[in-house]
Amino acid sequence: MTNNVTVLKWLEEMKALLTPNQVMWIDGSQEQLDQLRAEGVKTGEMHKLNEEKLPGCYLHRTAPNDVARVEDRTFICTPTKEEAGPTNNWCDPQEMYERLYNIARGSYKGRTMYIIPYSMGPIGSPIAKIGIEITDSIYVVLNMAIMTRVGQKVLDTLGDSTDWVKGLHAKVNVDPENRYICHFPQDNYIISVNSAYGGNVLLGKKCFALRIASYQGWKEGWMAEHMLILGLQNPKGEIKYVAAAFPSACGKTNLAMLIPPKYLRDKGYKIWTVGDDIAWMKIGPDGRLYAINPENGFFGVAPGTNEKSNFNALESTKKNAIFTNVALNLDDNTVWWEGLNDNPPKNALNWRGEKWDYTKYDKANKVQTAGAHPNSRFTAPAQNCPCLSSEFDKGEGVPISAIIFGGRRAKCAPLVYQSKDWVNGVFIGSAMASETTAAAAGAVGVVRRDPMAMLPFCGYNMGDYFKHWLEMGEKLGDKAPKIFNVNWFRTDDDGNFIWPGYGDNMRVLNWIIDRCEGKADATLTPIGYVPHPEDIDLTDLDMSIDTLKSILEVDKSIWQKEAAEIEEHYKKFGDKLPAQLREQLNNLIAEVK
Ligand code: GTP
Ligand code: SPV
Ligand code: MN
Repeated sequence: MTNNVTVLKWLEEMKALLTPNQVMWIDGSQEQLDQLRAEGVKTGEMHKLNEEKLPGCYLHRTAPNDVARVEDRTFICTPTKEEAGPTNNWCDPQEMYERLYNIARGSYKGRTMYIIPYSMGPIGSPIAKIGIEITDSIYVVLNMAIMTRVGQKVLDTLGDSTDWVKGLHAKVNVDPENRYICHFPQDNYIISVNSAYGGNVLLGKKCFALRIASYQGWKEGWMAEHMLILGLQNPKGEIKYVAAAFPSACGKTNLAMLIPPKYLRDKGYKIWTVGDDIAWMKIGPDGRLYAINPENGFFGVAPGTNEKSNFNALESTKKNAIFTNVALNLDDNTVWWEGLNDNPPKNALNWRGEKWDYTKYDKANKVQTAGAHPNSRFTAPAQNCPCLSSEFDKGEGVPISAIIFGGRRAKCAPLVYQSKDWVNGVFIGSAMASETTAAAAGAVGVVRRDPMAMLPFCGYNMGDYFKHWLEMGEKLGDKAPKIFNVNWFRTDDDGNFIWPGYGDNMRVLNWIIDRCEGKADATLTPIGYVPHPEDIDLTDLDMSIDTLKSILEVDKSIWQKEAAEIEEHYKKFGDKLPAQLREQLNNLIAEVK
């Protein structure tokens, strides 16, 4: 498959370490993938679903203790602790290599070593990069074949270059006590042991495209971000591109595939999806910021996805998809999850594969009682998406007009506001907070600071990461995208969401684009520019202007508390905190007094 000596040398080392029974190169051909699907069905790793209703689709269940990313077992292994910074777990690289090799040693015995050459980004794109993942899991191979571009063409493009990322995945015993997801940014190396779940093992995704790539971007002058990319088409047919960073399970896939309300569709508004989770952004020849989606599929949250909330995502899952940890309807051999529809299957298995009684469902205890795990997922080919952008495969990327930050904040942040300038936008991103979700193991619903939605994904010192953002702004100058913040999740006193969200978020996107084009006015508040309520179009919506005003409000007393919390959050970074951000915080404190 390749004569690249750096690749061949590493593979020889890995074979000697892991001692597989056999080795299989993934060439990307349909015949080979079909053979692996059949093999997966035979071993029970994959369950073939109803071929009429869900052609080419499979269900997979992970171990019940292995259902989400594990942030406390994720490490950045740099020569010094300071390089990993205060927000990452750190371990000395030599010590960690030794520990991981001891865990992985001999663990492929009796198994096949699959070698997956993959490209993050369209093969040959000037922004794309190449990785090679070895794994003993068919589930990983089949997912990587959807989520990335795999096969011979990748190796042909790599040639004898040394610019590629090594990824070793070993399931071992899926032992949570010895589970490690480790990154060695200086060595372009990722090692993941004792897991077989999504973001822990599809090493092209969070491990490479965010943790390793953020480090590469810092060194090479570009950005790897936890952002969706969408194109907003107006009635004149013009398309403006927007990138948005929300923490895990906070609405990126939904916003990326949004269907505008009917009155806007009728006028000719339309959203095109470029990406739903990750953006790699580089300054283009014209000085603007260009973004590609390094992925080739969607690894989306299943619960809550339905025809109304996200029609395009649901459509994307109807063929050649893999479902992880959803419920199985035994009557017709299809899948189900909470929020798909109001007809839970009567004869079904839950995400653990046990007989499931839907009448026992208890919202307060979803993990135990739900049919599908709250972090159950679908893996769907991007090409299935009805609103996939025609620019999806374009290597040069799309020019970004606006960057949006956002998260789940029940009370504090208004529906939308615009930063005063780039530096103030970096401040807003650096101070971002959100209530935690089921996408990572641990407590759900706790407010935590999650700068740029990158807290679990930044592969180096976050103080340096903030500085890199500021420097990118300096390079972009007046061509820099405008920066906004949104919050779909303000709640009333009964805990209900006030803003309808989903397709209606289009109303907010339109204001954002109007601001970029200088068409809408705004009110300057201590936190930035807030819309005039009448500029958010409420046509056909059952919402009063007073309710809208309530979610656009900037309450000084809440923001005083917020500023104090940001101060506490900033302390972690010590003298790595850029002075410009400290100055921004001082301004905020003074203005909300
Ligand atoms: P990751 O794949 O983990 O990075 O998640 P994501 O950011 O892509 O989140 P996703 O779009 O899958 O949404 C996660 C959850 O948020 C789902 O349960 C959605 O139903 C819900 N959600 C998405 N958009 C909205 C919205 O506008 N309003 C409300 N109330 N909920 C939303
Ligand atoms: C996230 O948690 O942000 C995801 C899912 O997109 S995973 O790939 O598991 O990280
Ligand atoms: Mn994500």
